Amino acid sequence: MKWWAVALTLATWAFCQGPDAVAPEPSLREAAASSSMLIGTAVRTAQLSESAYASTLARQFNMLEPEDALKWEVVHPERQTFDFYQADQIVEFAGRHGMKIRGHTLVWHRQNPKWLTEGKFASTELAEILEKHIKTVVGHYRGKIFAWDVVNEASDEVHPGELRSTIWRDQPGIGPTTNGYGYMERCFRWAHEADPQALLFYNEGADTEAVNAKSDAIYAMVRDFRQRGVPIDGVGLQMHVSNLHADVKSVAANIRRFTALGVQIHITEMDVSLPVDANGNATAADLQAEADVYRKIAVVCLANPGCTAIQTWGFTDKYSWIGSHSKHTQGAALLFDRNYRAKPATEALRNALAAGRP
Ligand code: 9MR
Repeated sequence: MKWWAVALTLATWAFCQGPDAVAPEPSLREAAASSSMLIGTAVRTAQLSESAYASTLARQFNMLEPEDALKWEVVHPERQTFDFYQADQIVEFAGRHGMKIRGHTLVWHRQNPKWLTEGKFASTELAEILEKHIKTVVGHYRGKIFAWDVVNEASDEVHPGELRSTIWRDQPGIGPTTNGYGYMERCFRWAHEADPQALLFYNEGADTEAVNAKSDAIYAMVRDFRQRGVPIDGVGLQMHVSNLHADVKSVAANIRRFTALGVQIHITEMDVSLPVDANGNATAADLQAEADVYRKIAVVCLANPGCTAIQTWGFTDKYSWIGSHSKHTQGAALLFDRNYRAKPATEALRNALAAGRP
């Protein structure tokens, strides 16, 4: 567009708004530009055709991640069939709107198809299946998906510091498991072969965002991988916050110790669930407290140059895993309400992003 056409468009817009018109608030992605922070969200393919969903997504975020579309049950529904239909739509959307794409996830114990979980494969065959999966999926998006959650939630939830028992690890497992972590090492190496430029992450939630016995074990794994040249570039801290409780100081210390190993931190799945009434509404006080949690986590991330992305697990309260998960007693966990109106949390996050890195 020529400069005079831009000027004319702006003048017409200002005239139509009337004398008291104020410029629209900058978007999150505009606020994040000065710090080069990636501000992302998980995305559901089916909702891309909803115009308010698509326009809010494109305007506010500079990164996205398919919420479910890259999980095995969607992308690898039969042993010999890969189905990229859903994820390709999200990747195409991101391309059109100048957004980076995180891939989620290559190895997990959930959302796996029955042919896989009930296939009774021997270790060697399972290793072949997993290697082919990783190389096919990462290869399909080579050069498009800049960062992958290679392994998701491998920690045992009950016994801190131990690994979860899964088909990948020991049922029957995919092979040598030095310290139990060998299976993950193989996955990172396969993903790296498929796309040497992609950043490879280990992603974890369930309290590992702070310093504790669970995150100690992940820290030891990452340190070992880095020392031995296993290609790991980052750790994803999910940040599903409930009861408005986030031990921010401890999260900051955890980010410090990981980034000191030379890996990046991405906040990958942030949401702050609140008690809601039968209509799904939270109290005004809770919405303010929620905003403060978003602000504090953003400030902690911005304070560390190795913390390079903040991503929320969805962006509108209309679509969030929290509702069905909590039998609709919790909700209102995201940045925009069910009508795509910015909540206090959006403003808090935007102000933190606009303030930039210290
Ligand atoms: O938000 C996802 C939801 O649509 C799925 O039904 C659910 C299945 O387990 O997974 C949700 O996403 C999870 C993510 O992949 C890994 N971390 C926890 C997320 C919330 O459960």
